[in-house]
Amino acid sequence: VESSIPEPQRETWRKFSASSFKSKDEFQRETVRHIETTLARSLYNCDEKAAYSGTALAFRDRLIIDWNKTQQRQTFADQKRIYYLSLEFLMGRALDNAMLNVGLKNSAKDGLAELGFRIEDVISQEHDAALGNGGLGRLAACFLDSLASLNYAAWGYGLRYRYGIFKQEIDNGYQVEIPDYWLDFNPWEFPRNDVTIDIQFYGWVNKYTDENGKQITSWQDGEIVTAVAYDVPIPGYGTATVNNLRLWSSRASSGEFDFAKFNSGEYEGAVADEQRAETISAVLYPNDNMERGKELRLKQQYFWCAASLHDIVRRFKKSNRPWKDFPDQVAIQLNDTHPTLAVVEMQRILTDLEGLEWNQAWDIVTKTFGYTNHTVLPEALEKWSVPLLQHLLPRHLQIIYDINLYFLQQVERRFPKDRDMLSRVSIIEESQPKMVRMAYLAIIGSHKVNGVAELHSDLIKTTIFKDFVKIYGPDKFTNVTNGITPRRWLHQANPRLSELIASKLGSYEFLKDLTLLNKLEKFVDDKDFKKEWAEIKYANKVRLAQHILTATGISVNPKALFDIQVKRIHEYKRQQLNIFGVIHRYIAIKNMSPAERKKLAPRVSIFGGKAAPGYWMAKTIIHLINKVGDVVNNDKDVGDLLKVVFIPDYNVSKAEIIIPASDISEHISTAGTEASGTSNMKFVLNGGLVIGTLDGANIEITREIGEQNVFLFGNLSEDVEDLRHNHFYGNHQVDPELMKVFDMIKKGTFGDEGAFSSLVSAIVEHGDYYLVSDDFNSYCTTQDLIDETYKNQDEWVTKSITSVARMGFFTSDRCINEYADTIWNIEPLQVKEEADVRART
Ligand code: Z16
Repeated sequence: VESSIPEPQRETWRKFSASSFKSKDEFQRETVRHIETTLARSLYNCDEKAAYSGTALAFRDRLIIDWNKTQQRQTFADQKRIYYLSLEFLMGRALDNAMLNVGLKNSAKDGLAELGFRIEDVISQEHDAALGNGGLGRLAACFLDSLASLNYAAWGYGLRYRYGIFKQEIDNGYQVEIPDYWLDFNPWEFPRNDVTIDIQFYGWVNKYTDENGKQITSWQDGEIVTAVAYDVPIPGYGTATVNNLRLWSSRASSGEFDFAKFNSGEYEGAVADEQRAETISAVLYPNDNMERGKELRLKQQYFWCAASLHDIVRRFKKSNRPWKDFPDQVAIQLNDTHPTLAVVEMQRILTDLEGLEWNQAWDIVTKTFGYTNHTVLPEALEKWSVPLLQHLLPRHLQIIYDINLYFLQQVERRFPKDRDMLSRVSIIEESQPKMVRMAYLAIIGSHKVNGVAELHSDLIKTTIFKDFVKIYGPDKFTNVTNGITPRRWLHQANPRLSELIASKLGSYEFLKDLTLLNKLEKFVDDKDFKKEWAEIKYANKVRLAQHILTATGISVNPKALFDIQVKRIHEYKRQQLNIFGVIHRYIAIKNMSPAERKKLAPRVSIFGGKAAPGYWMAKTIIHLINKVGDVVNNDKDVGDLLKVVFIPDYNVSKAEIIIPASDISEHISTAGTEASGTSNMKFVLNGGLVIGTLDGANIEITREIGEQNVFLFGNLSEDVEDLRHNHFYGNHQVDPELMKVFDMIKKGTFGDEGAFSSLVSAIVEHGDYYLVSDDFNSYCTTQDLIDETYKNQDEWVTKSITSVARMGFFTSDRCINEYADTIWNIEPLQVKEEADVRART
């Protein structure tokens, strides 16, 4: 259907085409107009929430104008696009980011002040968009920011969960989960009720020959659910590019909604069908680094993959190109194995629906897809049971078997002597029931596989995927070290530091080219500069102390050393090592003379992070942290020397307050377990030092900023296997200092010792899989070194400045450019209006 306006009428359109506000006055006019019309409020009943809503509506209008232009420009240019498929996008708040990216935060600040509001209060009204668990979801959000800022034609595809990651409350030391309903007012999404795709489940496969003698494979009689598109504009920083994040929402298909039932009075049944359909996009699964194999999760995955692929194919078909051109127009990146069914769906579209030969189709598929692995933890590697797939997606299971057959035939020809190889690399695990190994399917269906930090990319090649390196050669496997967006994680979270840096470097250009930070090193001996640097850190600590007081009632001294570990709670991340270290310190303080206590640097141990609701050990760790806090914080002998704080409901917007306030942050996973980590980068970029193991991106951070600026400890990844073996077969002794910590727990100092016995026995009796005891001494000694170093504030600030100056590598802009060059083969699309936007920033 031709829906574009004919040339003679276009003049009128152009005359009245919506235009963007560019000044304080225009911003005020738009905001007041929205408050008075869209929101039906007035100056007599405008609270902070209404001020936020009006401001957000003004900015979203602004974004959508550039969004439209960007989409037109990209369609017209007709270049290759990148589609980033991710089940999680942990976006956080949008308003502050939108203001900064379009360069109008100062206008909005002044404008709001004149209307009677402080911009910080307005910004903090916004509910986080929390459609993710942790690192993987936040990485996707940073990537969208970089893709837009670098002018790549890129779309994100995800699910529009009605409930994001749960809100965490702490009740008597225990985590309590509260549903996160976030959609009551969301000005940042545009429902596209006309962009829908019907998705099929269940049914059966009919193979027959039609009247022309053609072989037909048809998947039929399934249940249909409709996918509806919701578009979220993604503004780049200092550019007119506004890309699209398309999130799918599920609803009953109009064909499916049973009107007969409805009319005959069985409306309950009809409504139940409708609710069943809506269940698919209802809730984000709250597991980080853990797959539970639930049918609804598989439904989510297929629903989202199928909708996204049909959307992509529909767009490609408009260009009337031959199918063989598909990989020149489309790159699709699989964020972990969650979207692997997209590979199968693409093969199904090309063969069953479009009639291509198997080999021709498969060639297109493998040239199109790339796969990013984010973990080596066995419990996080996805497997789906064959009976479940047979039931839910019968045609896809057949295609998976065919992919496997052709693949294994090829392997057999290449390695005729290695009989074992076939069962090792088979997509199907011959267990009871049989399981589909999604990572193997993703590797076989992609032209590139990447890990997310050097060590991790080496590990996947030598351990979990080593057979595939033999089969495909090493070039299929590559590394793209993760990065973070400096716009949100420096400029937005730490405006004063960003401003100080800009004043030294002469502009904010470093936010677009983070390597420019290296010019800061010239100023490490500049007294005034150092003083201001330290003052900003102190102010950020005051801000955090204020938050801690309101959130927990605990009062902390901002002059103390702030030691922070915020991330999902997981045994491999070893928050238990941290809290055992805190108890060790508590014991030491109790044993000190008053004179010795005077010499100790006061410290605040700050924790934050969510435990998956079904992860008992992680919940026990949270409980222990809170109970230790109760005791330590109220012990008169201790006073300011040690405080222990658990900040509830760690999320993106809280991270923006917490991260700039660290003196030390902890990245202490068992070597070889944390694929990359990204908060390590955020902390260092904000002038905090780190204590860490030689794991994930800690290694590259150390290489960049210098060993003298990092507090490293613990065993190396290459020794972990032997150590674990020794725990069972050698004469394993738990560290004696750690035993004293356990004694204190067992004595009931922190309440009922039975509550924490599983944490102790995991180490004493069950093999200490995460090497807590092996690393304990090294950890505590390194913490003592931190105390010593902190006493010399001048040296500390030198380390801080030097580290920030050397962090240029860890921008997600570098990371995205690497993906673009080495995996996607795409170029940015230059934007003329860019200069105009830049002039304002
Ligand atoms: C996740 O957040 C990560 C890996 C994974 O398999 C699943 C989830 Cl939900 C994390 C890694 O644990 C972390 O090391 C890494 O920095 C992050 O993904 C982004 O790559």
